[in-house]
Amino acid sequence: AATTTLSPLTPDAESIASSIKYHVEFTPMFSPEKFELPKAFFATAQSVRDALIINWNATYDYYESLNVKQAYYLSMEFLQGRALLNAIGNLELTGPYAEALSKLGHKLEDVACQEPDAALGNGGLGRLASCFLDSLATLNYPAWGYGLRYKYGLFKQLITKDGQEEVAESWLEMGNPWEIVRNDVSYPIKFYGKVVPGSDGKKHWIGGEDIKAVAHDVPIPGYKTKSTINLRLWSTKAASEDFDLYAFNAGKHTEAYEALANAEKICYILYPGDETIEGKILRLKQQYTLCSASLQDIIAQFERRSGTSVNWEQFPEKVAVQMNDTHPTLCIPELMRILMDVKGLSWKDAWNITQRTVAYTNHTVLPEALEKWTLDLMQKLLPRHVEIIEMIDEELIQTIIAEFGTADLNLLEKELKEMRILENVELPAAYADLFIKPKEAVAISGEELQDAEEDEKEEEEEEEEAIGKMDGTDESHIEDEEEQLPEPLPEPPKLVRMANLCVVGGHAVNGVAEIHSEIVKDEVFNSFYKLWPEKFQNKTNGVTPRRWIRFCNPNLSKIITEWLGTEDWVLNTEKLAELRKFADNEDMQIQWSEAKRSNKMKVVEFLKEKTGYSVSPDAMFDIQVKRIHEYKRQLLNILGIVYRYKMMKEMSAAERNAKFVPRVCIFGGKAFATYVQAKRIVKFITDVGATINHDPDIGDLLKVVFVPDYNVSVAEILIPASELSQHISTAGMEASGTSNMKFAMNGCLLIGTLDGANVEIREEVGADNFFLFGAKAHEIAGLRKERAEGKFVPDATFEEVKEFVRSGAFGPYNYDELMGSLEGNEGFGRADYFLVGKDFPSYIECQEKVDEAYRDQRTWTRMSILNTAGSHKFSSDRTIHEYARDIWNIDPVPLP
Ligand code: DL6
Repeated sequence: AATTTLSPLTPDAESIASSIKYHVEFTPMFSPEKFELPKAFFATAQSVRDALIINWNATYDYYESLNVKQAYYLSMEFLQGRALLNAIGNLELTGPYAEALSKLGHKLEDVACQEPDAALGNGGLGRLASCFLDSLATLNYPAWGYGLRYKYGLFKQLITKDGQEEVAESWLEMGNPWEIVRNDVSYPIKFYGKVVPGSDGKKHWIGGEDIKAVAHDVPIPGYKTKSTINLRLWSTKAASEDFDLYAFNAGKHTEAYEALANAEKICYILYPGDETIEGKILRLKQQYTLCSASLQDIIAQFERRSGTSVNWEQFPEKVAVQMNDTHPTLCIPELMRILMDVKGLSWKDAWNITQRTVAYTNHTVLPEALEKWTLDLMQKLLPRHVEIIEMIDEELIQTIIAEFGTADLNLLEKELKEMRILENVELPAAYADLFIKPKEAVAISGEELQDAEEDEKEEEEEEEEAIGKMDGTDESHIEDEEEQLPEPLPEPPKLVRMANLCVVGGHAVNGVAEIHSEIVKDEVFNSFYKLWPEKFQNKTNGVTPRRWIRFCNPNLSKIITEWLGTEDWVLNTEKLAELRKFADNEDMQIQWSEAKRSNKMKVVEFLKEKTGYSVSPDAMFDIQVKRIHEYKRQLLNILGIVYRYKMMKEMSAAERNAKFVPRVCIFGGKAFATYVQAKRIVKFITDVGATINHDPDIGDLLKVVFVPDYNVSVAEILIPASELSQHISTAGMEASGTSNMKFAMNGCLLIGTLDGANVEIREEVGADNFFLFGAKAHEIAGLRKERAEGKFVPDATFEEVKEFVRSGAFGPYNYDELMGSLEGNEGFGRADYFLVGKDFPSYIECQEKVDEAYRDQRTWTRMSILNTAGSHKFSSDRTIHEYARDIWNIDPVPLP
């Protein structure tokens, strides 16, 4: 085998092939005789990694030498998906790699399919982080991502006759060719222990459990640039090689490596179930590990780059830390701790630096998702951080009192209750007196006070007497009396509100779509907004056009490039707007629909392989793929399908063929393992599919398919083939959504509510090219109230549809609890909290308009082109430019 390694400057198929052969020869886990697909993938990935490392080192050295301000994106989730095609696409080496592999007897696509998805995230939030990394590198911004290297990614979803089953996703089983293990970069992490004042005047956190975090670097290449940034993922290990040799030799094998296992399990899985106290501790340990290791690393970099003149005042001029939701909130007390207890800064200086450094993105308005930790648990695990948080809370109390004054104590009490970081924790003694209301204070004086004390004493004596009377008399009577005493109310738990800490500790707070950012200001953090309006911003999400059009949809990309006369649109998506002028061009339309059809053919094959169902490529491909959640309303979609099916069954063949457009309704998405209602929805969809797909009356007129194990790679196949996609959350509940952007980019029409980024997408693509239905965000509270007051009149069709489900039309499973959740049925619940029944009629009506529009394929194609053209705003490049300009204050630094 040739031993030439690949230089990015000689991107010819010949040298690539020899680089791949070199790696085949020297990859110990495969035998050199055969060149099967798994081996081909690893060798190819390693040859690409060689090229990346050259650029990655150059980028690192350049930033280091210039000592530029850098942004650090801290996220518990990065949903990277596969890396191979993305990396060679960004390096513009797809052609040469395809040729090289074909010389070696393989097709590039087959090799690429060998790669497991890096699923270190749950959904939108993690995928957004990954899109941001691509944009940061592409736009030459000095930035790094920091996350955790989970041994098992998001679970693999199996669909069985019982619905969803979860299996561990061991994505690292064969090793990860993209990462560089940095045993030379590790930091100590401490849990538990206690805080003692030192003779040096600093607080010392001593004792407890010590582990270390070890860096794993993943190079992230930009598109058409040498800039290759770093995603640094931490794994956890025992601090000193904590293996207990004595215990082992004494036959206590498990105990011998207990410390090792305890440390390693922190990074075992993404989002450990937190129903148990153990699960909660693990999750908090994960969050702290991410914050502490990343900050120690950032500070080490700052000190190294500062050379001999470390000026802490300069820290926020060199470092911007973005907290992706509240998961990395501990950055705030951790930065304070390091600055004060390790670097010796005063509280005032440390607080000033911390606030100028960190910023917070909110990704949800769901109250249950705004993280709160019990003070008790945090105090045990992170005693020094709780001291710091208490201090921040106290300063916040002072600020609130100064702002709202003491004239209106009810108002002040309300604001304190809403804004304090600590919940259900008494005010510090200095402020508690404030709430002895002046009137009472006057009333309770002198004689009256004496009277009140006497009354109280009398009451106590009476009580004692009563108990005394019962003593020694009738015992059953005592029991009766005791039973009648009201149960004392349990003390509400003392909590730390992470979102409030983020808003207080950060200099910027942003929502992720215009409507969401308004809700953040007007509802979620309204009191804070009144106090610090200048902190609040909007940064509408975006997705990378490289992965989400250029690489996943080569058919469409080719047409776009041909008609625009340039491939610039991949970097400057504004150019897509120019497609508008060709929307009516027949030649363009023919090419456009041919591309869609060819993508649909791929999905036909894919569905057959994954689910066994055969679907017709002539039918409309109607897709809803996202996490399964009641607010996302997969239930509305499937009940709409049930309605359609029921109507079909009530018609003659001729009638149904005339009325309905053939559809393949595709669902995909994972339900959180302990979210029972979401799992019922999965089961329901698969049951409906099993009935309809086998009904000979229906044939190709309607198919319902649940694609198992939805992930980034599955999205890359489905989205280019989509014609209609559903974004139908209850208005005001979806912060933004990002798949809506990917679908629109790929010429898919959207049916949706005025929620999240749908609002802006509709503005951009034009109201005529978006199927809108449903209640508006500002109406929701009123509608829920109306419902609670029993004033809601259910839609007759909706009632019939639920009845049809209950009749057993879709098998023997008892759907009472699912249907019950849509009613004011006490036993099950939430009285249709997500307003499925309310929006059902307008949804059905809108779906009829969809059918009508689809019948006219020329108009549909025109609308499809206008969707791609109008999607230009939703590139993550635009979003990243806005973060860089408005929050991080960093500039692009292209490599020379
Ligand atoms: O901002 C990314 C993404 C939004 O597009 C979704 O609308 C939103 O639901 C999601 N939020 C979360 C919240 N997780 N937590 N915490 O995933 O963020």
